[in-house]
Amino acid sequence: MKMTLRYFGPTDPIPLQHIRQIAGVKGVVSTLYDTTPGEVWERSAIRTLKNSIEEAGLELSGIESVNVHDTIKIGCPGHRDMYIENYIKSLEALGEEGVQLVCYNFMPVFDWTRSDLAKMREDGATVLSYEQAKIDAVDPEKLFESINENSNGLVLPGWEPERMEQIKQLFLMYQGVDNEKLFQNLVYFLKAIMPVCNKYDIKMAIHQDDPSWSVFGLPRIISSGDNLVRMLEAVDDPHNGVTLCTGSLSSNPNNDVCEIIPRLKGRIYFAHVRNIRQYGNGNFDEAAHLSADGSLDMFKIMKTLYDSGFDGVIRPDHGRAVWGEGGMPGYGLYDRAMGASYLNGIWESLEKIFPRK
Ligand code: DNO
Repeated sequence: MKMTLRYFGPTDPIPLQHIRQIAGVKGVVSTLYDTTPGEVWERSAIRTLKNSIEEAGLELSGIESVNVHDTIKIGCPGHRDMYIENYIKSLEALGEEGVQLVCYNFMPVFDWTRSDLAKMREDGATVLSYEQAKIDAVDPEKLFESINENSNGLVLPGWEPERMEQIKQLFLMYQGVDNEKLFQNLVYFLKAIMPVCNKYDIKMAIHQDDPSWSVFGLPRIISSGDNLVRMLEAVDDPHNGVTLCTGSLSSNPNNDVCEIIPRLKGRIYFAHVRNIRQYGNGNFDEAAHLSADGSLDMFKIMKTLYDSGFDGVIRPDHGRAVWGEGGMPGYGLYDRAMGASYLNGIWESLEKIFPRK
């Protein structure tokens, strides 16, 4: 298992040197922040990112994310093949630079969705939160605006302001794309990229939909154990794998992460491990990583991962904003550092109590 943190590139308010000081964190996952989805990645840009991380004594453990252009998700004839070609070229560049883990998602229009980026808790910390009634009441374009206005001046991953312009048009383009069509478009995409992944031994790791249900009437297909298994079986190649996101999956209390892990055929290559407080009826708050702070049994989740033979890249996920830290909602240093240490502690106990043969 390799413990990492997410790093937002040269403009990240958290310097790599601080990340390095978290004992047990070996690397970071990052991306090229000055590219837009669909653009071909240059080897030189990847190398620059990699070098800057290595100079700080860390490694680039994977890419989060190489985003998939919406025409691929929609299945626009002609356009999607061109964007798939571009994606393959980016994977080639990554492979040439020795990167072998790529996280991506297949959520239409929006990446993760929340109704509040700084909900005040009883302990004075703030967290990201989701309230279904608030989402139902909001115009998607306004949500885009409010996320950007409330992100402390930082660009949140998946909510790049330049995408705001396209929102209305994208909604129109998704008309007629139901879950089944979206799934077939994912399969088409995966089949096309498997040869380059095989050539460079790149593991593709799909992130779950967050939350695990349809928002704004858009289709969602990576939201349960059954559809993860279906996706793995549809393209039965070891390079077609999963980013297990405990928080996203558990947004739906019917998803039992510990029941799902053993069903994923050993193809979890990346894990985002965080806790949430489930309130039922579609509402949840994010929480500290500690089991006692939320609804999830983090020890059981880590043990199930351990027992499944997991040996991939892992990271703590969104943290609370604590000790007066501003910065990017969910991605401050302090609570993620506490999360990494806590998860490392659980893992050390597992290794000592249940040594692997
Ligand atoms: C949110 C993240 C997501 C994730 C993408 C993967 O904080 O977990 O933005 O990186 O969905 O493509």
